[in-house]
Amino acid sequence: MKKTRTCHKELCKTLMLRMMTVNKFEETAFWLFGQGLVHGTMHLGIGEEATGVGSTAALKERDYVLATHRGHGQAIGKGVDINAMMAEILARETGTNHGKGGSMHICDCDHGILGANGILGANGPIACGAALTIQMKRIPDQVVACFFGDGSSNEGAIHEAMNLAAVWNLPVLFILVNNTYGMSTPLNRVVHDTDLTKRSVPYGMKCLECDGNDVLAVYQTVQEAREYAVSGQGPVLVVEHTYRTSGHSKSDGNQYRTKEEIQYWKERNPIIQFRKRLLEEGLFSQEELDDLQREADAMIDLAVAYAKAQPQPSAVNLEADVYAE
Ligand SMILES: Cc1ncc(C[n+]2csc(CCOP(=O)(O)OP(=O)(O)O)c2C)c(N)n1
Ligand SMILES: [Mg+2]
Repeated sequence: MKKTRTCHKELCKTLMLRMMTVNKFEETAFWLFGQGLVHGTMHLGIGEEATGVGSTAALKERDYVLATHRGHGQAIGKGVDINAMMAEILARETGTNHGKGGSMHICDCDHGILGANGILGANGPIACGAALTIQMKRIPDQVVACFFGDGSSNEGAIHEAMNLAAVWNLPVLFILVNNTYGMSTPLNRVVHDTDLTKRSVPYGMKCLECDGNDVLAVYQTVQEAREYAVSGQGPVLVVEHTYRTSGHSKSDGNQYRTKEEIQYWKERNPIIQFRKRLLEEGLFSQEELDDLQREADAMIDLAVAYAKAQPQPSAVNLEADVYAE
């Protein structure tokens, strides 16, 4: 894996603030869930903040994203309004999906989020459809990023999508967030060869990989993948290696891994690592970083206050937004 270049202060600030915001959003959603204020389940990506934030920062505003069930970071990174996201988590009328989707279905076409998906791998064919539109309309400089996990990399739909994208030369970035677990099952129990970069080989697809806990590495790798795809050379598989220190979902008892393993990764948390790097390189002072944390905390506090004040969905709108009109 390549060494990263140091970036401009402004970009580092954006990446750091977004990671802190995603983290605070998820810690707060966890707390709200504990208060009984969130319906359904929820998948948090604590420890994986660099993947969603770094990847989406390398995209342009006009690019599309197909997110996963663990997609808060992907959505916030792409610019979805945090107030509307929090309102969606709390099932309010003014949420991104008018309170009908919840955490797993955040959708915001204005910001290129064509939807998060609770069905593993189902976003692959949708990504191909969006990329085919780009290709047929000859839209320059636009790509589709399709996120999926290591577990989902075994789904037939993902392989059909990768094959189709390769054979039709579609501008899709298949972003594989490898946290080495599918629910409670470690990767090495479901695949014989755990080198997921090889998933690109049968499709003759370019593949790049990076340390998914290093936000600059993620950013620079996806940037390289994007340049390749928009130059008309076809799709790219990007494998980002990371770890979720939070449980799989709200019903996770963490029985399948040791406290020591979780602790090892907590110490490699992407926010802590980036903070250390920025201080070591003298790009930021402790005080500046603390200010960024305060800014993220305040944004999320405001989002919670906003969401709680919003109306519940009305039964009158029950059937609205179900079918295209
Ligand atoms: C088609 C399908 N099969 C099974 C599930 C149940 N399920 C939800 S998340 C998950 C694990 C997914 O693992 P991975 O793709 O690695 O993503 P991660 O949860 O690690 O982010 C499973 C099996 C599902 N949602 N969809
Ligand atoms: Mg996984």
